[in-house]
Amino acid sequence: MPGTAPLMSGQITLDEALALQLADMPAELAQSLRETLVTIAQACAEIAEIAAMGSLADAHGAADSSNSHGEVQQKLDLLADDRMSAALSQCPHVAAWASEEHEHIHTAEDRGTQPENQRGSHARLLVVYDPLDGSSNIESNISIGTIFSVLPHPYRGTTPGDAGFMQPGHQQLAAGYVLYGPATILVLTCRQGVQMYTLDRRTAAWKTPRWVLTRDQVTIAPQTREFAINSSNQRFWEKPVQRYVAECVAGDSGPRMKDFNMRWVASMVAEVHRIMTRGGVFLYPRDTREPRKPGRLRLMYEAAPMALLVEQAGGRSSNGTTDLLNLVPDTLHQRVPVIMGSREEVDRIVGYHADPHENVSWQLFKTRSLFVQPQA
Ligand code: AFP
Repeated sequence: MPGTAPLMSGQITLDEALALQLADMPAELAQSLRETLVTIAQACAEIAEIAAMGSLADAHGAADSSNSHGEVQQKLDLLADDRMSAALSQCPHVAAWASEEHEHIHTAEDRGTQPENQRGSHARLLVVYDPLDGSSNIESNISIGTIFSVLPHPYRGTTPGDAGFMQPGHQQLAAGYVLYGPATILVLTCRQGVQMYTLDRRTAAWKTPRWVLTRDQVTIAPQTREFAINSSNQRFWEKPVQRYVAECVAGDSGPRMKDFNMRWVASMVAEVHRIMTRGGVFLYPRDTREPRKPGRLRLMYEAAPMALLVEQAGGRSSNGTTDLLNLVPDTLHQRVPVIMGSREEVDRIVGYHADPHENVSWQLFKTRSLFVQPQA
């Protein structure tokens, strides 16, 4: 955490670390945020357990349903969504929540047995989440994740509608993701730097998960030689991204005068986690495949929470022209172009967007096999 003493990695749990980090917040807000984050982490530990059981938990394969984007849902998408929604419905601090898997928000008003001043609308917080990021990886047992964000309830005392969620990313009180990989890792920011916690499976029955702080003050290296993009979409990219990737691919014989490496996991959680651990830049840019959709990723469920984490770790995020944290959503499921990671690379790509008329040196595309054009 910038400006504060590092926490003692490997010795303290999530709950203990949050108590220290949130000590300067008004007490009631701190308690609400802490208990909500512990609730989310607990739900993620349950999702980790189900994901780890795979077919044994009947968690693999497609469900007989599609989400509001028309995408076929996987069984694990639905199981993860159920776990998170059930956990949040029991959390007295959450007034409403929005899931990538549902067209509409859920409100906590139906905690109707409680006195009026404790009903859902009096809760302080809103939660947004993508229960299972990287669904196409489930079947092949490759890393997947959950992404979440906690916002203030702006009209406390009234039932939140969609409008309550239309807040720019810089209003987030906390954001994080859980990576279900060989280890299950929670990466969290409460706007005081970024911390990583590992799920301790030696002691953890999932009903009492123990998240242990394993890294404090995570920082993203400002420079990198690694980029992540789905290059099968190359023909649909706009010029600034064409130029950036062409220059990386040209390596030490191109204008960057150094070789780059490329990765693509098809799970934003896994990509961002790699960037958190060794730097890099991740792009899911605007493309011309479907002109009505300005990008593939969702602003509220994916881009904004990851942008807060990346910026808290010293990196930068943008849609090419505007910092992602400054974008105010118009709708719950709005999509955006995403560029994030090592600060100097994002600065460069944003610079290219500011100069969109510059010609791409198409010759560069012939210098690496990724973009080799068929010879006549
Ligand atoms: P799913 O969760 O629907 O699989 O989407 C994952 C994702 O939103 C993001 O995590 C990946 O970076 C991206 O989509 C992968 O997209 P491609 O299918 O183009 O590889």
